[in-house]
Amino acid sequence: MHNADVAALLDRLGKLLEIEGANPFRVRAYRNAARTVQDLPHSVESMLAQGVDLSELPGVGEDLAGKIREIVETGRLRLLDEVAVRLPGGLIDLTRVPGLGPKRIKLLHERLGVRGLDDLAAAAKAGKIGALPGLGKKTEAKILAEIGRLKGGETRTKLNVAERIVEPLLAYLTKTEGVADAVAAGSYRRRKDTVGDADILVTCRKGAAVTDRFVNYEDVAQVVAKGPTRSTVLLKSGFQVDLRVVPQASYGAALHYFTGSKAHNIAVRTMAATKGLKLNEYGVFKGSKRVAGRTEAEVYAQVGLPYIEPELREQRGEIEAARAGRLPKLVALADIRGDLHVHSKASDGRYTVAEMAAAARARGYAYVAIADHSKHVTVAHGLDAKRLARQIAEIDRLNERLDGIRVLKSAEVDILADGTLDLPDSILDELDLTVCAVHYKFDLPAAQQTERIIRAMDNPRFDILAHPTGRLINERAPYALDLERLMRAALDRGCFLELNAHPDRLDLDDVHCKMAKDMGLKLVVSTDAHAVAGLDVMRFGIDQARRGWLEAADLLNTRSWTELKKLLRRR
Ligand code: DGT
Ligand code: CA
Ligand code: CA
Repeated sequence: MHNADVAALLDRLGKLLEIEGANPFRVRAYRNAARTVQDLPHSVESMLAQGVDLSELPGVGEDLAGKIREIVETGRLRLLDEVAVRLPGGLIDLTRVPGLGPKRIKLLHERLGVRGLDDLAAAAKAGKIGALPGLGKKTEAKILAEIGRLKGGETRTKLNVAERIVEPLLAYLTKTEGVADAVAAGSYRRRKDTVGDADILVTCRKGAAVTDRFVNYEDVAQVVAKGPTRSTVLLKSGFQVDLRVVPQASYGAALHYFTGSKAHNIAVRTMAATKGLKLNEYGVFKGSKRVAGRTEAEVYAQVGLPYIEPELREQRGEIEAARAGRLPKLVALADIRGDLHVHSKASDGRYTVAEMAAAARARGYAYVAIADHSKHVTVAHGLDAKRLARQIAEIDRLNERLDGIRVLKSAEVDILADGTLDLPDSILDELDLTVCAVHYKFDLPAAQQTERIIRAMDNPRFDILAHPTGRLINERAPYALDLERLMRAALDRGCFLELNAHPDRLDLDDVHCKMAKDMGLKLVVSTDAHAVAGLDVMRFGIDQARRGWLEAADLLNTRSWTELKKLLRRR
């Protein structure tokens, strides 16, 4: 049993209880436990087998530890089965419709007998939703549009989810007799924020052995195609994996071909043709003689190009840059000196400031900014000026006794509907920096949303705009925004934008990062960690930064605190 499966059951229970109108603290307890399990570095199954006491995990008491054990041992959760008798499980799908909270879902269920998305769509089409108290025709139309979007089959898989599928499969294939290399190519290797399918490439002495092993992988649900050099399977989750088997001498050429992107491949192949060469997945050929193919570097060299990093291969100017010797030296995880957006227990995080600081130090960082929510975000137990003042004092005391890391005083300050900040200037003046964000009224027209944020930036205490577009991949579209105008405004005022590294967000995205770089606007890659393990998503942010052509100098948090402080020149 995977942690994700355990977490899914706990999360389901939390959601159903919430729809039922259970005590919010109880609901939160299940949700938090689900997140804790999801983020654990080890499987709960193995932890239980080793006799670890799960009730010691943050947010998991005796009761929840028992429930987790029940799930691992029986594959089910009795309490969830009981709730499911009272409430149809399909109601959980309704929580994915933006604008539908638990109260509205309960109302739809009780008044209209809605049991899932299909019922919801039928009720909306029949005009029944608009007649309910507090809903109206506008909401009805919006619900219909959102259902259309959800059912439109968003089938791309988030990169972190793909990783949890692909990495164990690669490990499994590598253990096959005769296999030399097993790597994932395609959009996965280019580190796109979502992948359509996985493209695995193996070099092997005997193709048949690895193909047999591939189709017999325990997670395979359906074999779509099976042959000595190419096979395709669907896993139980519906995720597709393509396998190609190539000889060692073609490894570099095949890796280049299957890494893509298609547009990049075509451009490189065209360059080869102008030199009288033929390029395909088996190599670079002059007449019938193979002149390159073992490594990618060799392939690029034959067409007259330096090696181009996979993240850049999107036909967005990388070939021209390569020809001109102007490829960027892409930022790497090792360049990062600190994390400028993490939460503590004071708001909706799960560890103390001291624990988050220790975890940041353990990752080799020089600084970490504690940016808890401000008071407007009541569900996250946001801080008012008084509580923030106490946290500031706590951090000052902590810094006196800490070695090797500096805790920065910050806050994730809500940008209110009128563009003012959610905390008084007097307390914001006490901080090292602010991380400001929009958390409600997502549906303003672009011009108004942009103005709202620029108005907030007019306050000289505004330093960094967090998750600038608010998108949640596959869940919530970015809000309407004039990003170019917003970036100019930030540049004019000396503010910065965040690349939120959480794999559900990755916001700004790669294209926006490049836009910022071209404008000369510096960015920050932050994790928005709510737990110690959350600090580890930094690498997903770096992937997108690299896709956006960013170099170490394009980011704030590649600098020492002394240097970084100078850039926060508004303070
Ligand atoms: P995805 O799966 O939608 O996230 O995107 P990719 O880039 O992984 O695309 P996929 O899986 O269809 O194909 C993997 C790679 O194979 C692709 O990036 C480039 C290469 N490829 C596929 N079809 C063609 C083609 O018709 N011509 C060329 N030159 N390359 C192709
Ligand atoms: Ca693919
Ligand atoms: Ca494919």
